[in-house]
Amino acid sequence: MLEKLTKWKSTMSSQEKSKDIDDINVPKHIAIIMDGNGRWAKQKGLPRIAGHREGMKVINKIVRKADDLGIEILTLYAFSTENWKRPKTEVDYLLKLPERFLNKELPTLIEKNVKVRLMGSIDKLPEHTKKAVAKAVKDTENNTGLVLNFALNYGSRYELMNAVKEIAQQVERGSLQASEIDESVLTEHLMTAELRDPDLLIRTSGELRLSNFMLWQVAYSEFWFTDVLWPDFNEQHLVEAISVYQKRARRYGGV
Ligand code: V07
Repeated sequence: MLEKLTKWKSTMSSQEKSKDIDDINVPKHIAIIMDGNGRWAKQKGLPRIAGHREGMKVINKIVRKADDLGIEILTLYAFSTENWKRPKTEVDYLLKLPERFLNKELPTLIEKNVKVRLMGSIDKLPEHTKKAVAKAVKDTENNTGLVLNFALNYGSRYELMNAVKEIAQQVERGSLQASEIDESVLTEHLMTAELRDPDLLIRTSGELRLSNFMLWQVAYSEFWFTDVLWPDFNEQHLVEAISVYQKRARRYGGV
């Protein structure tokens, strides 16, 4: 059976290659750490911000492909709580990207029935950034297609600490008993409360770390790492990641 599949694959054109994933076991939630933008720019002798701009262009392609493949949720790590430590000029530039992206892409996202949502400490972002993302969330709130979840000013330890704090406050108030705290209580206090856990986590640029990203939510996720820098990431890389995911599921998923 596998041999047949391989033979059939070898006769396909590269355009048809996305057929080397089956539509049945497509990961429903993919989370991506879009790393390597600065390095991409450095390699080309360009300023780091040129890498961020190029990285932004990739999102479009990946959203379209994810949608075509029937992926339900795409989470993208756009800005971490650690990113504030970067030079002010770079931070200022990064925090203009949500507006830039949405000014250009929001109409297409609406047309494609994409629902934009965010996770992170949005209240601590500059007013102009907040305004742009709030509009995108509002304008797409009734959409029923792909959920495009941007992690913006997100850090997983902060998220967990905050969840614990909220739960402790409930116990203090007497609306919850300590003995009632279980995994589902904690899950409900995370910024992903309405989302299922990622099935597949992708990190580009060769780094083999989680870097404070969705620590609780990826407990059972498959990980796929690539040396490809985010600005060079394309649809075929996404297909490859899914293909590897499906092969692992075939190997370990059987009862
Ligand atoms: C950012 C481009 C992609 C590579 C990674 C870092 C730079 C899109 C957004 C965005 C965020 C929220 C939203 C719509 C778009 C973004 C930042 C950086 C901070 F609602 N790309 N992108 N935000 N980069």
